[in-house]
Amino acid sequence: MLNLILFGPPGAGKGTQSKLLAEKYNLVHLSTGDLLRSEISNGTALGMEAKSLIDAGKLVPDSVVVGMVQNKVENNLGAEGFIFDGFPRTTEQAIALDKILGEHNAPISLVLALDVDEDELTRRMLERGRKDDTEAVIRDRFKVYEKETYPLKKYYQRHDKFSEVYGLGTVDEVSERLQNAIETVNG
Ligand code: B4P
Repeated sequence: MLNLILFGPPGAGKGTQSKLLAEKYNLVHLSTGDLLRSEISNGTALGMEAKSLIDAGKLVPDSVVVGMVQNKVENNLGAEGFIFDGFPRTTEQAIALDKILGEHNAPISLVLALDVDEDELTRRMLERGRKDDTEAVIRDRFKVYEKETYPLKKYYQRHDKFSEVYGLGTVDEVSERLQNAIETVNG
């Protein structure tokens, strides 16, 4: 199985690049952001809980996202692999993911970290214009990223399966860099 994590700050292009990689390598694209937005648009109880947190730039509780990921993995065990987009975002989520994948003997193949500076991230998100893309919310999301998510880099760097990829340039240029990094581990 080819199991990839796409890691990076808010607005780095994780969703954009995950779609392309999922298509190229025939992977199940598992975006916790998309799953949460779909719960919101379906008006579920989970969606109602998630909405106020997302709109404020905060993270949704670990137990909620871990449950969603576990369901999605277990419903797709025959897949050629997964691309985890925007997950894990906390150390607790990373530990839970190791446990879920360990139970199915399907470890992480590679963590790809998109490197984009804060000015460009802000520019991209303001242009994207989602409800959680106002300047004040973006600032809060950066703070949450620094505190909760950035430390995960160390968690994955220890395992020698971590590749930092320069995230500026066109979507195709970034995709090519990501594919080159994947080919080095995937033959
Ligand atoms: P996500 O949905 O994961 O979104 P994101 O980090 O904002 O964006 P992403 O990096 O995917 O960027 P995109 O491709 O859109 O998270 C949203 C919220 O959900 C979180 O704040 C949190 O509240 C919640 N959540 C999600 N997962 C969670 C978890 N695991 N635990 C707890 N809470 C969770 O790209 C951004 C823009 O840039 C787009 O407009 C795109 O078109 C553009 N772009 C992309 N590549 C470009 C390029 N090369 N050049 C120019 N523009 C580019």
